[in-house]
Amino acid sequence: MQVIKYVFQPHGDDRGQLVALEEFRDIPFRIKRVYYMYDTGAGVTRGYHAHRSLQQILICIHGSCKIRLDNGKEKKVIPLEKPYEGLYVSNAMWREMYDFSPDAVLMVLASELYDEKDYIRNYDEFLEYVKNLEETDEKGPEKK
Ligand code: T46
Repeated sequence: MQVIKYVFQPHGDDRGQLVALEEFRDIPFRIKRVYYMYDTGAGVTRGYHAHRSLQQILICIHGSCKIRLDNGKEKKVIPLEKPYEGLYVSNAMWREMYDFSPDAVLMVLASELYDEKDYIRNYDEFLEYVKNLEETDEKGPEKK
């Protein structure tokens, strides 16, 4: 499983650091939504779902946390601990966010507006969804 982590360019000077993110230049999609989570309790795990279409970039802009990605075949844990690093999370990818430091702020840039219908919240349903995607890919486009 390929993990795509972006390292953004900090514009540092003697005043400190600044990171600017532009759609299609630094972020590979049109940014339709930004949200962030903070004050995540100790021992809490969030997520436990995948998306049908949504693509996202996760940036822990303060503190640290870990992201577990699962494509239905393989799982990987990616620590996020730098405000200039962004983890790309594609559609059809189960995600869990955990091990938040008390000061963690996890910001997410999203390719779509919020839509509950895009969520797959049942793990067995996710595995079935991924299997069907693979079968469709193997068959190729349907001939008429
Ligand atoms: C994801 C991970 C990384 C909204 O009203 N609008 C929004 O844009 C979002 C993201 C959430 N909400 C509401 C829905 C729930 O009542 O905020 C509440 C918490 O959302 P949720 O339980 O989905 O949060 P997480 O941390 O489990 O997942 C979120 C995103 O929902 C999800 O897309 O990939 O962060």
